[in-house]
Order: sequence, then structure tokens, then C-alpha cells
Amino acid sequence: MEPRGTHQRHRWGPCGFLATLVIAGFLGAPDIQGAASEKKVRWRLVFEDQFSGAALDRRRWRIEDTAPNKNNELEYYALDEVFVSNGCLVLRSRRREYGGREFTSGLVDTRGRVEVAFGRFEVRARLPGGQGIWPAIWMLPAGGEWPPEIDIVELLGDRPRTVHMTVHWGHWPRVLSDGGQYSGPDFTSDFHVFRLDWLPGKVVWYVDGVPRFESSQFVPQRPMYLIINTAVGGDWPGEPDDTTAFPVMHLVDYVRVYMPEEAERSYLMLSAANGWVDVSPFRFVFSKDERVRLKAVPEIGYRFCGWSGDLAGGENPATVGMQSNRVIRARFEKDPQGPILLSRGAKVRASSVEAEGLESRNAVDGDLQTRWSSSFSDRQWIIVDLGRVRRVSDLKLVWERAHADCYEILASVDGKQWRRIRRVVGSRGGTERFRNLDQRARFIKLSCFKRATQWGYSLWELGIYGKPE
Ligand SMILES: [Ca+2]
Repeated sequence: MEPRGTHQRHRWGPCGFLATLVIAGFLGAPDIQGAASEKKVRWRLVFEDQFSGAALDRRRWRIEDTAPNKNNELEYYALDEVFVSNGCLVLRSRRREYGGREFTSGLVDTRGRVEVAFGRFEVRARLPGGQGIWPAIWMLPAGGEWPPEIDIVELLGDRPRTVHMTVHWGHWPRVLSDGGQYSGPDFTSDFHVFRLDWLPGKVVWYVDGVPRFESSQFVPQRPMYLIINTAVGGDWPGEPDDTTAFPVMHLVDYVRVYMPEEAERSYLMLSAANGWVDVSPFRFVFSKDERVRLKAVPEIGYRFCGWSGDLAGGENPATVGMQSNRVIRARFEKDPQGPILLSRGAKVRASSVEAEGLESRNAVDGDLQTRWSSSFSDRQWIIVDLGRVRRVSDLKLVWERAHADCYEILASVDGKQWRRIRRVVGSRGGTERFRNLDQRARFIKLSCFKRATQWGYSLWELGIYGKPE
């Protein structure tokens, strides 16, 4: 756990994210403030998919397979609603009972594959229409946190001539937005090109080559991945009705991602899975004479196995000269000697449960879509019983937005005598890891004292790791 407010180390990676990035995002690094002159930028194509193959290239795209719990949406994102046909990516939405939902639909993203800080994103698509249909082409941070978010285009199916373009930022629950809309042709009857130029200081949205909105109020400065989906129902569009003509098709002709190239500065683009990279100084834009230090940090149970892209070898940390743009991937592999997850399916009890479906066992089921939530008061606890005394080496907390501000972690061999192994004050939630604990324990207790939100305490997962025995 990093102490609150430290700015010495900064992390980036799909699995780990330090909250100080939010501060960096708010203030902006002073040396990269100010909009770049677009004339000075040359755009280099770094990713393209024309969907000309027989099937979707799974090395480039991840397909969602879940019932999302947001915005009161009604769809299940099913694998079979995503396919390639006639040179297009197709996301199909249907009225179909599946996975506890009334509708199925499609979502693809480039998470863990293409994660870019700054760039040009161009998507040619025919958006789907109809009451209750909500297509979106948008971006989220590779670190898994929210906000920020950039919405390249969103449309409500019952208003097919109006597209929405938005950037969200802030810190939950105080989320701020800057957005615009453009009304033009029927975007559901033909293909149109939606483009986003994202540079330090300014984000500009284009529709069919014409700038339609721009924002410099908040410009994200961290790698983000691209998402294309069609939501069905939910708070914003409302439910489909008899006029909605299922099946509904969201067609994407191509996706192109460009990286900016400039005379005076260089861009750093990082990607990683099963670990992350500490970047120092923490920025993604550098002058040509600067050097950056990269430290690969593996997720619990993984080990670093080398760099690829514009950095070779396995030196860690490594130093890179930024005389030109760098695209670098940190590679991690499962550590056969590493700790294993001991807590999955363990016995667990808690001081309270907010409601049915939010029971304490959800915190140890190994599923990041199920969670425990307490009632809405400050003093709460959850205890995991590993069944017998184990050597506990690592602990990982994956908080929902309702997290603890102040809490302790305690260990016990008998469930009666407890010893405190960590105390955290001023937690920012998200994912918190505690390493090298070296504890003999059968019971691990999380004792919460102060809530960070008006709600209770909620954990997607409480992972306890140790040596196999
Ligand atoms: Ca869970």
C-alpha cells in the first residue's frame, strides 16, 4: 500500500493503478500543458482493422461475455453476438433470454492489446437505431479505474440524427463532464466516420471529417483502450418497446489508431498484462533529450519476463531515451514458484450484508462481477477462514466504489487472538495489494472503521495468497 499523497512512484498498467495518477491528471504536468499545434503533428498509423478476415482477430480484440451491472442496462454481452461479415465487424442485439437478461448484445474492446495515451482514433460505422438502443464507441483507462472516460460517439436509437461526444473526469462520486452534440444525417441509415484527435491540452471530435466538438477542460494523460458496444435499455435510453425492430445491427467498417509524431517531443506508449509499469518521471510526453525510467511490477503470482517493442531484453528497471516515440510492452508470465490464491471458496462471514445477492461469500468466489456489501454504517468487518493454518504472503483487495477510508487487516491462527498486520488511513479504494506479509494464519479479518462514501463497504474480491502446501 502506498501512503496517501506520495508522488515519488507512479504506476501504470491494466492490473495496477495508483490513485496519485488522478492528481497528476487533475493538475497536468506543467511541461506538457497547452494544446499542440495540429499542423506540427504527423500521424503514424499504429493499429488498423478492416475486418476483412473470416473471423474477428482475437489478438486485437477482446469480446465481452457478461451481464454488466451498470446504468440499469438490460443486455447480456454474449460472445455469439459479435462476428465479422462482409468486411464489417457486426455487433448484433436481440431479444433473447440469456444469462438472466432479456436481451443479448455485443461488446468488443482492445484492453490489454491496444492501450494508447494520446492519438487519433478513427472508426467508420453504421450505428444501430430504435427505442432503447444505445450504441457507443468510447475509451476507458487501461488501469481499470473510472473516471476518466472519453466517448468518441454515443447515440440514442430513438433520436438517430444526433450524436453525443463527451469527456468525463473527476473522482468518484464527484464526476464532471464536458460534452457536445451534433445533429446531422440519420446515423443509423448509412456509414459515417467518427474521429477523435487526442493531444496534450485538447481533445477534438470529428464527424465525417468536420470538427464538431472540442474540449480542453480536462485532457486524460494515461493510456486508454477502445470499446465498441451496443447497450440495450438502461437509465439513459429507456427500455425498448414494440417499435424497436430486433435484431439490431451495429456495423463497423474499420478502426484505425494513429500515434502523433512531432518535431519537439516524443510519446511513450506502454502496455502490459498481469502486471504494470512504474513510470518515472510520470508522463507520456517527453522532450527529445529526456530519459524515462521504467520498472515492471508483476501482479501477485506472476513474474516479469522481459520487454518487447522498442525496448529489448529483461533489464528491470530499465532506462529509455525518448529521442523518438516509444511503443513498449512489459511481458509477465505465471511464476511456478509464486503464491497461489488460498481464499477462493473459503468460509467467510461479515458483520452485515446490505441486501440479498451481496453476501460475504461473493468476496472470495474469485469472480470480479460479484461483491459483498455491508450495511451503511462505519464499524464493519469481514473474516475469511482458510480452513487450516497457512503461510500467507500476499493480500489483494478489490474495492467497489463504496470503499473504506480507514481499516485494519488482522491475522489469527485460532479466530480468538488477533494480531494487526496492516493499518490503512486515507485509502483511495480501487485495487490495493499488500505483499511479503509472511504470516501464519488460518483467519484473516478486515476491520473497517471509516467509510469513504455515504454507502457501506463493498469488495468485489478479497484475495488471500500464499505458498501451496
Ligand atoms: Ca467476487
